[in-house]
Amino acid sequence: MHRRAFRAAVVLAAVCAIAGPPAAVFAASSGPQATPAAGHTVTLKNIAFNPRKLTIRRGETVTWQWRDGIAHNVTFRGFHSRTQQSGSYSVRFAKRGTYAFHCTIHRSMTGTITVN
Ligand SMILES: [Cu+2]
Repeated sequence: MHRRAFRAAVVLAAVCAIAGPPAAVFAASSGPQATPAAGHTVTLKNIAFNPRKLTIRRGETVTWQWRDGIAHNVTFRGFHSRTQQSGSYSVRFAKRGTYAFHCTIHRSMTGTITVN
């Protein structure tokens, strides 16, 4: 990602903290208190998302789990987790589509959720 695009992503992250999640998302929770929902799990470890690409069905929930001991975030276009070192973040995807995400701190951390 170019430096300019990276800055734009940081600004977007700040903006969506105010705007909140889009209609595509039913429920999002964040932080150590969040209960991991039954469904799909993406682990944040070794400065990577694992798996990087995940295909789910409409209405299913994906939970990201922090296992790296360093700060990361999960940032989509329009909604995102907090930057945190542990805990989890869950999103229920109510609409079909391809949802790219990344960590704004580590440019190599990218992934995609495909909702069928
Ligand atoms: Cu990161």
